[in-house]
Amino acid sequence: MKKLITLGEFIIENESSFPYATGELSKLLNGLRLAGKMVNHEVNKAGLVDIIGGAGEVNVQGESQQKLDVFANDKFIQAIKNRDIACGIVSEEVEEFITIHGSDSSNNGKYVVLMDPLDGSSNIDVNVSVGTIFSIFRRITPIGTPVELKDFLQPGSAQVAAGYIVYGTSTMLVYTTGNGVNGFTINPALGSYYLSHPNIKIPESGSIYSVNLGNYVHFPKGVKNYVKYCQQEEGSRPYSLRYIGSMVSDFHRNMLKGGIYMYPNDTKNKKGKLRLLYEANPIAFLTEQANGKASDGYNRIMDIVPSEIHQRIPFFCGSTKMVEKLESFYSQ
Ligand code: AHM
Ligand code: MG
Repeated sequence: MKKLITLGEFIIENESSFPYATGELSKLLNGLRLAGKMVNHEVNKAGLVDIIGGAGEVNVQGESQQKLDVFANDKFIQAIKNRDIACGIVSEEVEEFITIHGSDSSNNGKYVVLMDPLDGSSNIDVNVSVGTIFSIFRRITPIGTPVELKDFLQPGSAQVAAGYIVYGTSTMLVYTTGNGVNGFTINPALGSYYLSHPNIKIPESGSIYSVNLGNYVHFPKGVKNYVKYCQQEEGSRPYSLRYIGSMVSDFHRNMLKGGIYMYPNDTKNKKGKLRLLYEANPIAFLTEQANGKASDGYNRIMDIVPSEIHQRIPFFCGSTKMVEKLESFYSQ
């Protein structure tokens, strides 16, 4: 039998490979790991208890919020605050950034965390996988001073860690600290995450494309032409279309099998739908760490300097050759 490595052991063993290792990032990751377990437990019960459905609130993007979004948001915020390591949080569910005051009411945390606590949440009440996405930066402002907007508006290339939890047929936490991508699966009997997918690499090319084709008529010309290319019969094409509607799940599958995920801008969503800071950036970091490519159609996602915390961006990521092909159609 293979030696089992838990996520907790893995985080500690790999701490020294992290350039600024002081153990604090490990503690923060441990907080996220714990909140992930709590959300997993709740998501698993979604069909059983009366927790699904709208919570009667509307989030900052004007979308109706469901109870599990609120639950996940609260649990992750609490888990991050409890560790006394981060000085601020941006969440998809909260309009302004959150300042964290430590136990002595200081603002001494070294890191900021940006997250989408429950991505794809419209899938919950139909028992389809959802996920949590997180991105971690070192703050720019001096420790001890109040956290500022500029601490959150850093380009993705400055991320020190990023990851997601996919609440699927199995629940997995997949993360990177800039040293490759590793995936851990929860053993539900023991409640622990075990290393199940070490050193994940995205195949250089693939045969899956993931996009909401219902929006086809609204797509830019370059995307329409790339979709036609995917559908043509030649070589390994036509490619299979797979679209779950939860980016974490679509990305997770494509990362393991090879493929491209696309959420373009269109005539309805002129800037795209996905959020740069807590959806595109962390997935782009994971993509690159797994040898893939993430782009807005023209530019590397992680080079984009954000101007607002809930900024939207067209997003294409996955197998390098497929994303390059998409970009070549874009530039025509
Ligand atoms: P959300 O953060 O409101 O859940 O939106 C993000 C989700 C992605 O996970 C998913 O890929 C996409 O929105 C689906 O959108 P659409 O239904 O427009 O295809
Ligand atoms: Mg989301």
